[in-house]
Parts: sequence; C-alpha cells; structure tokens
Amino acid sequence: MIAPPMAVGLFANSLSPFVRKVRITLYEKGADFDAIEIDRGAQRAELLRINPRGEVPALVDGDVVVTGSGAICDYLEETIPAPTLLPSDAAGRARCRTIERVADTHTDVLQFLLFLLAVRRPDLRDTHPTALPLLSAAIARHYAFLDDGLGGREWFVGTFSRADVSLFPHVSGLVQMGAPIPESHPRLGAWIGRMLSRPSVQRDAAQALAAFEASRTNDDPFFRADRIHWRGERVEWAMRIGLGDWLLREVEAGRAYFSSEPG
Ligand SMILES: N[C@@H](CCC(=O)N[C@@H](CS)C(=O)NCC(=O)O)C(=O)O
Repeated sequence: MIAPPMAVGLFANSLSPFVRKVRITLYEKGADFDAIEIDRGAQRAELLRINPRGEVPALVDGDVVVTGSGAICDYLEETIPAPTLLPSDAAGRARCRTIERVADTHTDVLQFLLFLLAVRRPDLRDTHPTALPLLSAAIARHYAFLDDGLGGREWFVGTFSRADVSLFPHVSGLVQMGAPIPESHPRLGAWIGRMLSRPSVQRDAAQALAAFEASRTNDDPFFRADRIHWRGERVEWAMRIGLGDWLLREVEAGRAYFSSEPG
C-alpha cells in the first residue's frame, strides 16, 4: 500500500502518451507522487539505472520499481484501490483491458507516425508522397472504430475507466497534430469534451503543453528527430504506409533506436 507521507517517484517525460496515462491515473486516485522529468538526453543514464529498457514511465515506490504503463496502472489499482479505474465485473474488465491494448498498440502507432510525418520528419511527405494519405485513411478507419465502440455510452466501458485514460493521450495527440474528429463521429467528439472536463485530464494536458513549448528550445532533448524509438507495431505500420525502404536505411545508418533487451 502506498501510504503517505512517502511519495512515489514517477520517471516521466510529459510528451509521452504512456506517461500521461499513468499521470492521469495518479491524479484520478489523488496519489501523492514526485515526478522526475527526464527531458534531456544527459539524463538517460539515470533512467537506465531504474529501467534497463530506458523507457518512461517508470514508477519507484520504496524498493519497488514498476515499468510499463499497464503494469504501473495495475500496481496503482492494487495499492490505491479507490477510486477504482477498473469495471466491477469480469466482462467489463476484459473489455477495458482489450481497449487498453488497442490504445497502447494501434492508437499509439497512428499517433507516432503522424508525429513523424507532421513534426519530426516532414521531408518524408515529399520523398514518400503516399505515406500521409495511407496514414490518414487508417486514422479515419480508427476513428470510425472508436466511435462505433463507444456507441451510446458516456465512457468506453460504461463507467469512467482505464480504457478512457489509455486512449485519451493518443487520440488527443492525433487531434492536435491535425487529424480532427470528423463531424460524422459526434459520439467520439463528445467523449473528448467529457475527458477534457475532468480536472485530472486538464492538469495533465497543461503539463504536456508546457513540455511541448519547452522542447522547442531544448538543446539536448530526450526525444530527438535523429533518434526515433521503433518497436513492433511501429515498424509494421511504417512498412504498411510505404516507409519500409526509408526505415531500413535508418536502421543501416544506426539512426533507428530500439529499446535495449529487458535483461
Ligand atoms: N510499453 C511501454 C512503452 C513506453 C514507451 O514507449 N516510452 C517511450 C516514450 S513514449 C520511451 O521512453 N522511449 C525512449 C526513447 O525514445 O529514448 C509502456 O506502456 O509504458
């Protein structure tokens, strides 16, 4: 049980959607925590001591270190049970975890690739002119899937849950980077409005915006355009939208970054 006054430490970078998911969870649960913002490349060694994969988020609670946003949210759910962010029935919890998995993989991929094409490497839109249209079509399909999944509910699994928290940082990132929710999906648009009315989400979004502004003048950013973090689904979808030849050259040139092995 995480008991005050000992605060939990969260190794974070406010631009990471996975960090944002954990931070919204901590705010929802009213947990006391210290954020250790890893926003400079020079802090990598410090992060690697905590998480051998070199990724944020990582949570430290006394002697306990938990890495990976899903495991961290599970840990918080067990150590700070109220308010719960999991449905009370098995079917609801299964649906919640299924949606979280979609958010962590597919929604993440779409957001990651839009960030790549819109912000990090806009030059790829000229060298690979079909990439953005193919990605935009995938985003449109995903919005339709989410709108449909929401149906007439206020939240993805009936009551506000980790499913909503997991999706929001990725979906709002897509919207902010120029992929608005189409008017044909009013249920998804209304869900975003409901999310934005929550104090936890407002607090987290303000920190993400401040981090984005600060990153513009950071001379040693943790996330760099020449050191892009690739993994499973991200590689798959880079191939699917026709960036495979470019990615292969990035790997050959040693510019593509893959997390280190877990052990
Ligand atoms: N599966 C992990 C993913 C975490 C992750 O990918 N973190 C990224 C930031 S979004 C990271 O720390 N990348 C390290 C880097 O780019 O050097 C989770 O759910 O927490």
